[in-house]
Parts: sequence; structure tokens; C-alpha cells
Amino acid sequence: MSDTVRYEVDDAVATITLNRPDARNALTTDMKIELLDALRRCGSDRAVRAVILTGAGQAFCAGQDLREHAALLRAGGSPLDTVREHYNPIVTSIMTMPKPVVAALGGVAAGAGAAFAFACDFRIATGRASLTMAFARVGLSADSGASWTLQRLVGTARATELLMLAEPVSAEQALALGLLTRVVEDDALAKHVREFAGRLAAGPTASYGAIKESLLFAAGNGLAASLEKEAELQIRLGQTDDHRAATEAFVNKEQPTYRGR
Ligand code: T3D
Repeated sequence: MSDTVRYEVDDAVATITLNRPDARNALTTDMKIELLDALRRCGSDRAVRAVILTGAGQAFCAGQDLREHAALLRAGGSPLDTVREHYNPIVTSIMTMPKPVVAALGGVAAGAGAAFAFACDFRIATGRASLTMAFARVGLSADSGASWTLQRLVGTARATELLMLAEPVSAEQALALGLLTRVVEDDALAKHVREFAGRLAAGPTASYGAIKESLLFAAGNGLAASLEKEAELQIRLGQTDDHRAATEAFVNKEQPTYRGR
């Protein structure tokens, strides 16, 4: 893996860092391929029980690298094929990851960068962060799941406003809108997110994965099918060590220890 996407695992928490700070971590083709690879590693490594997605320097991610995009347009290529080839699998990988994914935003998130944050399960930011649905500014619509996630986070009317006006939303506004989970002091972000992810990594991983699966399923299905999905997932979880040990711990008035299986 190159230096523009860093991947580290520490005590069951994987951290993926987009690392082109001079370009606000804008996404080149190589970075998208490496990000997808890192996400797939997180998904398949059972030792990883929570994931942090973050950006180096003053930004989370400025979305598509527009210099690369412009060069491809000039050359007569089809740069927007990247939506199917890269953006869609990246977002699918985050949203179907059977473990929690936490976005840590120390600065701006724009376009696909903001959409990646919306695909995560939690968004923790500093007051320096801002979110811009920048797609319309460059004559595009919405991608990386933003049409799906954003209106679920803030409602259709507000999502339309954010996408069409494409104005920056401050961390304070984003928190009030429900776009962020919480806002912390600038110098506390890394420590706060690491502790938060550490708490998730010590939790019932299979339960978290099934919660994600059930919410995703229910978002696209009716009540009867969603009830059936819940039954299927509860039966699966009933067979996990964590469920059995936690139930015994409750009966014995002890604190449960979750092993993630
Ligand atoms: O193929 C496809 O395009 C389809 C997929 C599209 C999905 C998308 O993500 S569309 C949206 C693309 N992103 C944007 O439109 C955001 C563009 N960037 C900005 O609006 C601003 O740069 C920011 C609000 C992100 C940050 O502003 P600021 O003032 O903190 O920094 P800056 O001075 O504008 O940028 C610093 C450097 O980063 C600068 O480079 P330089 O001049 O120092 O060499 C700037 O060009 C570079 N940079 C920032 N964003 C991008 C970028 N370089 C390439 N692509 C970028 N997206």
C-alpha cells in the first residue's frame, strides 16, 4: 500500500488515513483502489472489530481529484466510469462492513469525501470541520451514496437544499442538522475517536454487524420482510458466544466481556 492511503491496526481498531494533505486528501484513482483494498482488509480480518476512516492534515477529504478528472476529460476519456468502478464499491464496503466504521473529521469534507463520511456509522468532528455537497458546483448530481444517505440523515427537503445550493455547512450547523454524531475540541479528535472506536472494538461485534444489516435491509423493504429479517438475525446472534456469555453475566450480576464471536 502506498503512502497516500495509510492502514494501521492497533488492538482491534483499524485506522485508514487518506494521506494527500497538500491536496486536501482529494481522491486519485490509485487512492480509490487502495482505499477499497484497505476497507476489504478490515472487513475480512476478524481481529479488526472497529474501523476509523480519517484524513491527514487540515481536511477529511475534498472528494474527487479534479486535476486528474480534468486531465481525463481533456484526453477524451470517460472519467465518470469511476463512479461504478470505485465509488460504488467503496461505499458498499463501508455500509455493509460487519463492524462499526467511525469517520473522524478534522477539517473539510466535500463531494464524495462528505458522502464517504455519511456512509460511516458515526461522524466525529472538530469545530474546524465543514461539509460541502460540492457536486453541483462542478455540474454533477450526487454520488457515493449521497442521494441515499443524505436524505435519511436530514430529510429530503434539506438534502435537496444541501445538494443544489452546495454551500459549506459548519460543524456546528452539521451537528444541529444531525449530520455529525458529535463535535470535540480540535486537539482532542484523535484521542476521542480512538477511545470511541476502542469501546466499539470491545463490544459485541456480531451484534453491531447485524444491527447494520437490519437497518440497511429495513430501509429498502416493508414491515413483513423486515420482521422476518429481524427474526433471522436474532436466531443467528442467539448462537454466538457473546450472546450466551452476556446473558449468563446478567443472570450472575457480572459485567459481560465480549469476544466478538
Ligand atoms: O470522476 C468524477 O469526478 C466523479 C466523482 C465526483 C465526486 C466528487 O467528489 S465531485 C466534488 C469534487 N470536489 C470539489 O469540488 C471540492 C473542490 N475543493 C474545494 O472546494 C476546496 O479546495 C476545499 C473547500 C475542499 C478546501 O478549501 P481550502 O481553502 O481549505 O483549500 P484550497 O486552497 O482550495 O486547496 C488546497 C489545495 O488542495 C489546492 O492546491 P494548490 O493550489 O495548493 O496546489 C487545491 O487545488 C487542492 N485541492 C482541493 N480540493 C481538490 C484539490 N485538488 C484536486 N481536487 C480537489 N477536489
